[in-house]
Amino acid sequence: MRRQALILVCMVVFGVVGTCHGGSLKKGFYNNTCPNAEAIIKNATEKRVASDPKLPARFLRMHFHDCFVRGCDASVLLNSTTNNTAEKDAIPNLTLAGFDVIDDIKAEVEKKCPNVVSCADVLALAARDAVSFKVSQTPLWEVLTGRRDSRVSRISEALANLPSPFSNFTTLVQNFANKGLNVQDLVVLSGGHTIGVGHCNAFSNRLYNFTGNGDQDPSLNATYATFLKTQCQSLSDNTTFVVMDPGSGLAFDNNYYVTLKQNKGLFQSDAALLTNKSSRDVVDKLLDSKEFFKEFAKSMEKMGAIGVLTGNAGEIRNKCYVVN
Ligand code: HEM
Ligand SMILES: *[C@@H]1O[C@H](CO)[C@@H](O)[C@H](O)[C@H]1NC(C)=O
Ligand SMILES: *[C@@H]1O[C@H](CO)[C@@H](O)[C@H](O)[C@H]1NC(C)=O
Ligand SMILES: *[C@@H]1O[C@H](CO)[C@@H](O)[C@H](O)[C@H]1NC(C)=O
Ligand SMILES: *[C@@H]1O[C@H](CO)[C@@H](O)[C@H](O)[C@H]1NC(C)=O
Ligand SMILES: *[C@@H]1O[C@H](CO)[C@@H](O)[C@H](O)[C@H]1NC(C)=O
Ligand SMILES: *[C@@H]1O[C@H](CO)[C@@H](O)[C@H](O)[C@H]1NC(C)=O
Ligand SMILES: *[C@@H]1O[C@H](CO)[C@@H](O)[C@H](O)[C@H]1NC(C)=O
Ligand SMILES: *[C@@H]1O[C@H](CO)[C@@H](O)[C@H](O)[C@H]1NC(C)=O
Ligand SMILES: *[C@@H]1O[C@H](CO)[C@@H](O)[C@H](O)[C@H]1NC(C)=O
Ligand SMILES: CC(=O)N[C@H]1CO[C@H](CO)[C@@H](O)[C@@H]1O
Repeated sequence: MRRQALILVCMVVFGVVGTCHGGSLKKGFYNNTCPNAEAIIKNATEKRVASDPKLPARFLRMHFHDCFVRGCDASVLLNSTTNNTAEKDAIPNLTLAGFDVIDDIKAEVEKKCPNVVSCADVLALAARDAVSFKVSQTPLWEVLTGRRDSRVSRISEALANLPSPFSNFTTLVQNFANKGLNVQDLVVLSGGHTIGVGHCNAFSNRLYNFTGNGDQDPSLNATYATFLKTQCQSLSDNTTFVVMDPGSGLAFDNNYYVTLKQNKGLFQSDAALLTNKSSRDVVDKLLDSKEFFKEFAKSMEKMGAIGVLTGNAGEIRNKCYVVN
């Protein structure tokens, strides 16, 4: 049922059946063609994360952005060309970073198994391994493989498909539903904001001009707003950033929901999760850490299957930033 729904959504989104094989990802797709692929990626990722604690957040967000725009097909990794402005250059999304590291990890895989492992799988695995590193002896979620890479990346599609931090609940629900994800997935995956940072311009309207009268968002914790104002000193500040989950910004845990309940969700899109009863109920459920890890794994597996290219669709890119 769920798979049919995904395929249906996928057909509506992409208009072609050929790009919609979400169900045919496999566990260990490279078992025969590149048996060490997953180990190489894990090793390379952990080595990088050990020296750059910001990477888990970057990879997780990158994987999310990849999946929401044309499906998990590494379109987010392509560079713009003379004729085309790529997703990567969607202006508000420029703060995505870590592209060069993905390119390096892919290069290590290519050394052992040229032209076999897709960039889309490298990104999905690296995101999982980066976030899992130091949190858990075992991977936090399963990543099925067999994705292939797109030859297309368009800025307009990033603008149209990525949720905005200024969205209300209704808009967010619609946005996720467009990708075959439900309210449960929305609340669970927003827990990704337990790690990483947000730039002031994504939320300073809440501090300085919420309704256009120089006012503050009444749904934002006043004490926290006072603190945020010491960091983001004006509406035009687009360079300063703050950790999204204060006190626990590098730890992948369920503290996001604790701070959210204290009205300290950073973006309007975070606060929005408290504006609907069924969504609030999910938030409350996720205050239980075990429940959070279990549900996060489920929703990540769903997200990782959005609109994937499999079989003979797309290609196996040689270098992640450029089509073959
Ligand atoms: C619900 C809709 C979502 C909205 C509106 C949203 C919006 C944002 C924004 C505006 C930022 C800050 C970017 C910056 O200023 O540098 C951000 C960061 C981040 N987002 Fe989301 N996001 C959403 C869902 C998700 C999901 C589903 C995930 C992954 C499961 C995710 C993972 C992250 C991570 C890890 C960061 C930190 C990135 C870093 O520190 O480099 N977000 N998000
Ligand atoms: C790869 O190996 C794993 C572990 O033995 C197995 O569970 C999986 O089904 C295999 N996948 C394929 C596509 O052969
Ligand atoms: C991964 O790293 C471990 C420990 O450093 C090493 O024993 C193993 O051979 C590496 N595996 C691959 C495939 O690189
Ligand atoms: C691709 O784009 C990234 C920025 O997204 C840039 O750092 C890199 O130099 C570009 N690579 C090539 C080969 O143009
Ligand atoms: C860009 O477009 C021009 C004119 O349509 C074409 O001649 C050229 O080959 C294109 N370049 C690339 C890199 O696609
Ligand atoms: C949510 O935002 C959309 C788009 O900005 C708007 O049309 C809608 O009226 C808003 N809904 C609520 C309940 O505020
Ligand atoms: C606050 O918003 C109003 C209405 O959009 C605008 O006219 C005013 O210039 C804004 N104030 C600042 C300081 O940007
Ligand atoms: C940040 O603001 C400055 C000055 O207003 C502007 O020149 C710059 O393009 C902005 N940068 C981004 C990423 O929006
Ligand atoms: C605001 O945050 C503080 C902790 O920083 C908390 O004690 C307080 O209950 C919160 N207030 C509201 C209204 O949520
Ligand atoms: C909460 O959201 C769900 C899903 O969008 C919707 O069906 C329900 O009507 C909403 N409840 C309220 C009270 O708005
Ligand atoms: C997460 C994020 O910053 N997304 C932004 C990407 O670009 C679109 C279009 O401008 C914004 O609406 C999103 O907020």
